[in-house]
Amino acid sequence: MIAPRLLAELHAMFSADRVATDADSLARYGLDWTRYYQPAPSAVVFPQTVDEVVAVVQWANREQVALVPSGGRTGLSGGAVARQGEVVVSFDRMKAISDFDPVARTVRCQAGVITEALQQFAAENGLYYPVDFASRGSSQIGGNIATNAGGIKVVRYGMTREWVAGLTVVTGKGEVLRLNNGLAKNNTGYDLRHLFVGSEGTLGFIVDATLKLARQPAELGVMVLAVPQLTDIMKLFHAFRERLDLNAFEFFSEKAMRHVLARGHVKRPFEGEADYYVLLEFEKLAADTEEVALAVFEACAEQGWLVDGVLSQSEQQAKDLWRLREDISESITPYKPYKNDIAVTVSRVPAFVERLDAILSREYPDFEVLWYGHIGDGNLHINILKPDALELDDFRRACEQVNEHVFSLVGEFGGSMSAEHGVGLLKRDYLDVTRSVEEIALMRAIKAVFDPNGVMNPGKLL
Ligand code: S2G
Ligand code: ZN
Repeated sequence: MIAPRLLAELHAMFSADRVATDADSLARYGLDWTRYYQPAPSAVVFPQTVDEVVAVVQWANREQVALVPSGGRTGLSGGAVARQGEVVVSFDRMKAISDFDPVARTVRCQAGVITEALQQFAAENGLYYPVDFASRGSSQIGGNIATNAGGIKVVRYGMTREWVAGLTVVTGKGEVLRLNNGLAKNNTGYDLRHLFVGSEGTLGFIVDATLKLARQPAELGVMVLAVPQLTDIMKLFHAFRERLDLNAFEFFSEKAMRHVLARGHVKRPFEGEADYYVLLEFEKLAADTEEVALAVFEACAEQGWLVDGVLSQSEQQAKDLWRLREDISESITPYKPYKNDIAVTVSRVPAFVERLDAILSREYPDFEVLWYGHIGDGNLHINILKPDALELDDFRRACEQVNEHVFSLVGEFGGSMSAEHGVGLLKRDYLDVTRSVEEIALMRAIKAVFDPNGVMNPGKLL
C-alpha cells in the first residue's frame, strides 16, 4: 500500500469523489474478468481530462508509484489486475463521443466510451462499428485498443487495430502524443499509433481515439450447421467463403452448446445432433444470396460434411442462433473454468484439436473439455470445467500442467499463445512460446523508451 503522504497528494490532485479507497472500490477496480488473482490496489482515481492523466503519471514517476489502467475490466488475462498496492487509473469518467465526420467516416471517442455505445452511435448515424464480442455492454474503447480486441467479426473486418485512425496517449513519462490525427494516409516514419494498440497499458495510457466506421451491412443471414467431423469444418469454411460474403465463421462443440441450452433461454436449433456446430453469418448483398447459401448447404450435405442445419428466417431467429455461441462463456462461468485462447493456422486447427484432445483425455479423463471460438481465424477458446470431486486448488494445479501441454503444442504448430485475449499477467511467462528472445528483448527496450521508470502496469506482458 502507498504511504498516507502519497494518498494525501492524490486527494490534492483529484476532488474527493474522484479518488476511491473504500474496500468495495478497491476490490472492484483491482480486478478484471480473470478470476485467479486477489485484488489489492492502494487507491482508484477517476481522471476527467488529459491534463489530470498527465498529472498522475508525472506524480507516479516522481514518487515511484505503479499505475494500472482500468477500462471495462472485461479482460481475461489479468491485464487490469492490481494486486500489489498499485494506483488504478479508471477511465469511467471519460466517455465523450465527438468530432463525428460522416465524409471521412471517423469519430472520436474518449477511452471510457462503452463499446456498445459506439456501436449505437454509428448505427444512429447510418454507419457501423464492426468490432463485436459478448462483453460489448461493459468493455471500453480504451481497453479494446490497448488489448487489440478481436471478437466475432474478425474474419471479415479484422481486429480493433484496423479501425484505429488516431490516438491521443499519455506516455509513461507523462508526454502527450497525438498520433496519426485520424489521417487515412500518413507515411512519415514509424507509426507509433500501432505500438500502443495491443500494448496493454505498458507504454502509456490511451486517453482518446479516432476510430473509422464502416458502411452499414445489408440484411444478415445466420446459419447453424451440425458437423460430425472436425476436419470437415475447414472444408465447409472454404465452400461457404467461396460463394458468400462471410462476416463470421464460428464453431462450438455439442458439450458447449448443452450448457447454453441448460439455461433455457434458447432451444436446440434442429433435431440433428453432432459433435460440432458451425455458426456462420453472411451479408445478403443480392436477391438470390439465400438461394446461394442453401445451394452450398445442399452440396456440403451431399459430401457428408454436415448432417443438419438451419438458415435464419427472421432477425429474432438470427439473434437466438447467435446466443448458442455467445452465451457459452457466461453459461460456464459458475464452473470456474480453466480458459485458454490460442490460434494456429486455420488449416491446421483440426489436427491441433485432435492432438490436444488426445493428450487431455489420456491425462485428465474426468475433465470436461469444451471447444468453441472463431475458427475462421484459426482462434480456439479451450475451456475445461472443474470436476465437482476436485478441490479448486487441486484443479488449478492440474491446469498448470494443462497449460504446459497447450503451449508446447502451440509452439509445435507455430501458433499464438494468445490469439485475442492478450498476455497480461496470466500468460506473461509463456511469451517465448510465440515471441523470439530477440523480439522480447526489443519489446523490453521499447518499454524502457516510453516508460523509463517502469510505472506503467508493471509485471504485465513483460
Ligand atoms: C469468446 C469470450 C471469453 C471466453 O466468447 O469469443 O473471447 O470465455 C471469448 O473465452
Ligand atoms: Zn473470443
